[in-house]
Amino acid sequence: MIRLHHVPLGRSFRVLWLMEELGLDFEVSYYSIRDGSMRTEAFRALSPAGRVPALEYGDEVLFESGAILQWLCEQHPEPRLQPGPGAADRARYLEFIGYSETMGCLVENLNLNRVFLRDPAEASPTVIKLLTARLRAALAAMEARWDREYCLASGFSAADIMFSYGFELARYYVRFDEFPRLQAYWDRLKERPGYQRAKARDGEQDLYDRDFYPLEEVSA
Ligand SMILES: N[C@@H](CCC(=O)N[C@@H](CS)C(=O)NCC(=O)O)C(=O)O
Repeated sequence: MIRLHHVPLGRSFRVLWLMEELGLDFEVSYYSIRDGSMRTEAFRALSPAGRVPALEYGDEVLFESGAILQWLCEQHPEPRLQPGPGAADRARYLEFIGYSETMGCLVENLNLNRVFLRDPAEASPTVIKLLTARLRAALAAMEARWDREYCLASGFSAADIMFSYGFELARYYVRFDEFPRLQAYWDRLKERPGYQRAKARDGEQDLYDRDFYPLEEVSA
């Protein structure tokens, strides 16, 4: 039995997408960050910090999206979506797994300031500006060195799932026309049948109530 504990558009989408690429048979339990459904004893027993993803996989229960992706690729070595120890792309692979959460943390803090605070007056304009600048810099660094089709020279891998998921959220705060190579890469990924099957199971997101949150509207 495989069961993914998932928030629509949450980091658990990475696991959903990978499992579709791997062709696994799995169930999905849906939660919302807004409605208290993640603040139960039952959920904390699966994910101690009360976060998604959590994955029940037979007798194993795992949390942390990067760890789950790596572990699933070990359980399912075909199709080859992860370079193993000693492989030529291994160092780049591990970098992308980590870098994806550098971006993830920036977006998470922007979310806290811009969409989750009940009283918007409590948000810090200075912190929002810094976070947005850091997020743009994190994307610009990748845009500048993007000379290939996928994260790894050897082709599509779980690193693409881990990394490009960040674009799904970053796009609410940063305009991707600044990053044409990343945009083209992302567009290609979205054509994958595995991505489209995952999107069909993602569910309705309730994090954002509009398409873009311009920095210009944040007062000094
Ligand atoms: N580093 C963790 C972060 C997990 C995480 O923070 N997930 C968010 C959703 S994207 C969450 O569950 N947030 C719950 C909350 O903020 O209360 C991972 O990659 O799995």
